[in-house]
Amino acid sequence: MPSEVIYPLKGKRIWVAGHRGMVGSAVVRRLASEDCEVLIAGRDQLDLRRQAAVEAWMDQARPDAVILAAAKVGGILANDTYPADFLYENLMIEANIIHAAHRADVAKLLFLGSSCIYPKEAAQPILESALLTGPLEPTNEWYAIAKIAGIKLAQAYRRQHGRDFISAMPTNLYGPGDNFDLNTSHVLPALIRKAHEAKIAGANHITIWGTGAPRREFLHADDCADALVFMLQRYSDHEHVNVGSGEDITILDLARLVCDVVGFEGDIRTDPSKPDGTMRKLMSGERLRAMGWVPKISLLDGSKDAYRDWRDFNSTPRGATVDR
Ligand code: GFB
Repeated sequence: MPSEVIYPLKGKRIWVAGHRGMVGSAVVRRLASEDCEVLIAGRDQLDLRRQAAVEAWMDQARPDAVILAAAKVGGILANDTYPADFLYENLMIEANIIHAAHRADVAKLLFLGSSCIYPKEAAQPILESALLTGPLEPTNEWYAIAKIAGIKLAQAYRRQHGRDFISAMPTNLYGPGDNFDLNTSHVLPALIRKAHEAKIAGANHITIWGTGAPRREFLHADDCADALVFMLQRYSDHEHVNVGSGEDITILDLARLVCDVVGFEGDIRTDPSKPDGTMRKLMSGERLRAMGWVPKISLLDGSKDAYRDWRDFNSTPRGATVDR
């Protein structure tokens, strides 16, 4: 039995910050089946890095609740190459939105972090209590520090001002609307693109970064959105909550799975000159599971869905714009 609903969404005005991103757009799709009003603000309309603009928008829009899915995100190389962007932009976005939500008397706010907040050598599966118990993975410590600050901000407003601000820590996500740029993307969309382009070109191999030995836990964005809406309705406490699938896979096995989905039969080569990052970050999903939430989309089905999205993206007529 799922935990009881303590924050019903019926009739609520909910601002999804970051609605054009992969997670934000999945949350908007998920909220369409709830009897609530979804508020969005386009990038041309509101720069989330500007405090005055965020406060003005919040004062005018007056949401009842906020899902803070806006963030500067990227894969291992992007994180490692642009540390200032990842730290600065994420700090500004979350500080502006969380403080403005407090000023505007927002009743409920859900902040999204990431599994990279945990120490590099955390015991697996990683419990929520592992936060701040050891050094971070260096390739993404800038992003991780920003996300840890976001968790702490939500906790601080809860403690000092009694705000019902909560945090969710999703694992590595993938799905429709993902970034397929090979320099800045995460691994799953990168592998889809590499396998697809190799198949079309009749190439005999693809090359994956690192050794292929690291393990990652993947969750489809629609499952993540479902978990976030579940938490918004049913969770109210100080500690952040992990959101994952409960299973991990080596990058080499992931590459094999993606090649099967795409129908590429060539070899998979590794490039150890590229970073592996952390060797494993499987989170414990026990807490959310105990509240009654379980994921529904398998990695195989989800990868097929992500491959469809890449083909749609690729077949978009010239001149049309697609926001990633
Ligand atoms: O998805 P990814 O970039 O992010 O990489 P992280 C996961 C693993 O896949 C790493 C390997 O071991 C990569 O070396 N990999 C293999 C590849 N081939 C590729 C490829 O073509 N592209 C990419 N991108 N990876 C990110 C963090 O870490 O995870 C963020 O940097 C965030 O801060 C996010 O937390 C969820 O899992 O290593």
